[in-house]
Amino acid sequence: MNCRACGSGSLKEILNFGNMPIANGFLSERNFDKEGWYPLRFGFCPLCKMAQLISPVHPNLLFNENYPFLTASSDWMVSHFANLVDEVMERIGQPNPFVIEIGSNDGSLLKAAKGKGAGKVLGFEPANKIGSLARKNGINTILAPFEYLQAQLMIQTEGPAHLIIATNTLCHVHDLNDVLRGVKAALARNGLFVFEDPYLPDILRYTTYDQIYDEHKWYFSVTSVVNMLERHHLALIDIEPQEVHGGSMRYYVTHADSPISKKAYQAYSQERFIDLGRMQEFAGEVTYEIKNLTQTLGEIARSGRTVAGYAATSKSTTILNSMGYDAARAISYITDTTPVKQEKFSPGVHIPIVPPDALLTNPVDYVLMFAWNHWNEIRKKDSIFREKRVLPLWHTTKIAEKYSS
Ligand code: DWN
Ligand code: ZN
Repeated sequence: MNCRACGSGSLKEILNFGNMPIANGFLSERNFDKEGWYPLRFGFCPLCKMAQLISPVHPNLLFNENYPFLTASSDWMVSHFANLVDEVMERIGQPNPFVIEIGSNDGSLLKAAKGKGAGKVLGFEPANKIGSLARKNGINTILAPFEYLQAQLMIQTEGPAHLIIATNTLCHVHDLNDVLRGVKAALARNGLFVFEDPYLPDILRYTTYDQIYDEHKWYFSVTSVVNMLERHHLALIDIEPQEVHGGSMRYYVTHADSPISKKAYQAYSQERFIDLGRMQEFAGEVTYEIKNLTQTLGEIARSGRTVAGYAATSKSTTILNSMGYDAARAISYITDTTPVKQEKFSPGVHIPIVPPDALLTNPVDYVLMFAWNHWNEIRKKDSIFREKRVLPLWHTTKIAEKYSS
């Protein structure tokens, strides 16, 4: 099989989840029989070390007018973006820079950049409804994906960008090489390209297999990023590990052959353990965790106790549809704060999504924590957990250990 990053014929299948519904395809009852199912296969290229989806579904099926995710749904993420903007604007030291964001969502980050003195901002957002929301909030947004062609057109009218930012976006793009060609074309001579995405070594460390779903085409490490940038005559100059999304890495990239920082070099050297053997070990751990969760939910249901899901995340679609159907159906409902998800049903197993106050009006014994990446924020703000009125259940042993302190 061909690696979609380096083009070699070395790509190996690591995990096959079978057919899955669209991860963010929350649906009404009348659409149950129209739901589509698509193969979800996770692969690894031992040559360029890029972990990736094999034959991903077409992006039009994913990022359309129904796409329900809003950056502003988490206070923690909003403050994370504000900190990122502070840090990178200081790093480039350019007065009134032109800032581009790839995958600008509701415009939260570019709004912060404007507040910090950006001379001009421009977002690229293919999900129409969300991009229009950003426009309404005064953020200049092109309602299309950032592609090489778009980048070439854009620099003719707007000029090159001093700063290009992509947070948790490159892992979503279908044609990674095309986007990097666009970055190369749109970045000013002394410009900085900063991107951050979930970090493969953290996915391996915590067995967070629920990060694997149709939208996440790429699972980066410092090594695969260095290899990918080299092919586009771009250079990784620094990195900064991040807590978000269960462990992410921020990468700092320039045109020139600037020297790599000591920190980035160390991370690169420490990643030698990522090979086919380690990826196959991960596959074994995932299979174990799926079985374990299926059993736990089965036992809870048999004993007459009740479970709800907390947050209808995209990740929950992988968890719910990879375990046994009966075990998944042991979950009475899933709470979520996003209005467009409420009164719909979860993809595939069709569990009702309800507003969070259901946990008070229709109490349960356990909640399966699907937004574990927001757990530190949730456990402080939600009285259900503060007062220990309900026990969180975890989908992997290692996530349980990480958050049980
Ligand atoms: O990578 C992606 C991330 C950033 O967002 C996308 N592919 C799609 C989406 O993934 P996700 O759905 O797994 O994201 P989150 O940020 O883990 O989930 C947020 C969901 O949780 C939203 O639906 C809102 C909900 N939520 C909630 O109900 N109560 C979130 C918080 C913080 C809460 O307290
Ligand atoms: Zn490759």
